[in-house]
Amino acid sequence: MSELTIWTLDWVPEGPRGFVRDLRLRWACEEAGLAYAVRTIPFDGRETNHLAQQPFGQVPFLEDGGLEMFESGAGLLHLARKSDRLMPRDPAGEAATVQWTIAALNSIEMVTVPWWFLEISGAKNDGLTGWMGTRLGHMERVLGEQEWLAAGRFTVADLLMADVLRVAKVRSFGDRPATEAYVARVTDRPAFKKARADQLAHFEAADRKRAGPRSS
Ligand SMILES: N[C@@H](CCC(=O)N[C@@H](CS)C(=O)NCC(=O)O)C(=O)O
Repeated sequence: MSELTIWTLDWVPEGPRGFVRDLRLRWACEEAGLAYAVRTIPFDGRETNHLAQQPFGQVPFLEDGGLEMFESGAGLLHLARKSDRLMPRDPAGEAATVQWTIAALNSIEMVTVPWWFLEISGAKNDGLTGWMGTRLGHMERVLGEQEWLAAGRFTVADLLMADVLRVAKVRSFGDRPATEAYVARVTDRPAFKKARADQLAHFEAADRKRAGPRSS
């Protein structure tokens, strides 16, 4: 039996499907060839029904034997320590991978998520647009100069950066050909496709379960 368990929600509405962050952990396990199980907590009551595992009432969280951890980025770095397919073992390669993993979260996603939220909320003047342009402009320059973020090859940093950048609204922000090519290249990986397909199947099965026996 697998020691690794990825916890996610038992169901979500259509909108976030294919983007729920358990996908990051599924994808990393697929890249690394690590066996894992997926278990769920109920969508209804999620604000408070698993605070002991995730203090913000969110998913994912990861179980590895007796160890539990929340935050997708922390889970990814944990998995990366298990496989050099996700993070090289040499000090320079490891440092670069950690650095870009944190950058994906703390320099890019910290802008893209609040910007996206204001956009879908219909804010008339999204005050974060200038900041988005600056940050995504810097990423465009970096990705125009190098194929991968760290160590000259795919690492968990690319997995995370591509996952942050592949959101449709973010993708269509400005003309950024190097970023677009990067997102397309990284999400063309079989491990991503499997993780995404598995997540979609998971929520489709939940739809059928919710609809009851008459739906089959
Ligand atoms: N910083 C957290 C963010 C987690 C997060 O935003 N989770 C979303 C799903 S992708 C969630 O649980 N949303 C449900 C909610 O907030 O009620 C991480 O990376 O793990």
